[in-house]
Amino acid sequence: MIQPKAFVDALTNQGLTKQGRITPGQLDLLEIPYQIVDADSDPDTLAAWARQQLDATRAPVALLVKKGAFANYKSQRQPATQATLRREAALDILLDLAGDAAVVSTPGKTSREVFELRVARGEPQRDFLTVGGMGHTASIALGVALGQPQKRVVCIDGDGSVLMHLGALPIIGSLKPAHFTHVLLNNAAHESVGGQPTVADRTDFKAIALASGYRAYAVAATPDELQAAWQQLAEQPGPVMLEVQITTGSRADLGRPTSTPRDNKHAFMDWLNR
Ligand SMILES: Cc1ncc(C[n+]2csc(CCOP(=O)(O)OP(=O)(O)O)c2C)c(N)n1
Repeated sequence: MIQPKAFVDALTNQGLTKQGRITPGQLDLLEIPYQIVDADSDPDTLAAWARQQLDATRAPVALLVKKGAFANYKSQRQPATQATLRREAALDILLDLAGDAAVVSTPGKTSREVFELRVARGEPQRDFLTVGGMGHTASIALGVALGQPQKRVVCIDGDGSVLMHLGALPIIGSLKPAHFTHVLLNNAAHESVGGQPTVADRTDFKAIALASGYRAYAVAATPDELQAAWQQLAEQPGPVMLEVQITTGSRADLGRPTSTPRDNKHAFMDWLNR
């Protein structure tokens, strides 16, 4: 096992950004015992250690997973849905449909794909790419819609994100921003972080959206259905929800935004105020 102190020193020496660097210190402060997990860790040894700690203290313990620790692990999981539309293809269509709208996209691969699609399409970066704040995408988009009531706001969300802060929906439904389109990319998984299943393949988002006060809902699973559903919803005042059933998976060479979150925020603000 790696010694925590050596781990922290290594992170500090590499000058890594804050959260990864301070997590061991936070755990120390909270007096939560932890072990570092890396590619060479023995799962049985770690599990035995955690079990022994839990039995002794009846209090939380932590396993701090080093970047790349699971890189060689191949998931055996089958996709939970029968969908065939890939997220990146759906996003390409959605960016066409969104046109000049303000786009707020959810953390993980969705925002990474939006960033790369803008590059591939030869368009300037102008989207709010939510970083880290999974679950808050819809609330951020709501804030934009309330601040810019004349602009169409397209919130591109994930099923894991929507389920994480479902309470945002009745707030949106009660404030009723008229130009608000809430796109839910539903792959029934936390695809960005390993494909862990959500319950979104068994969740009635139509009932939830309409009961929350959304004015309309439509669902699409193919490019043609997506175009048709968008047109159908465009005729209604918002807020509206468009569920897009997508498959898991993304390009192996998908990169990360090459500009900073601060740059992206300013590009988004400039786009809104142009
Ligand atoms: C508060 C918070 N918790 C966890 C994460 C790490 N994280 C980033 S994307 C993601 C999964 C998102 O799942 P979903 O919304 O279904 O989108 P998908 O990855 O399937 O496209 C997680 C857990 C985060 N960014 N923020």
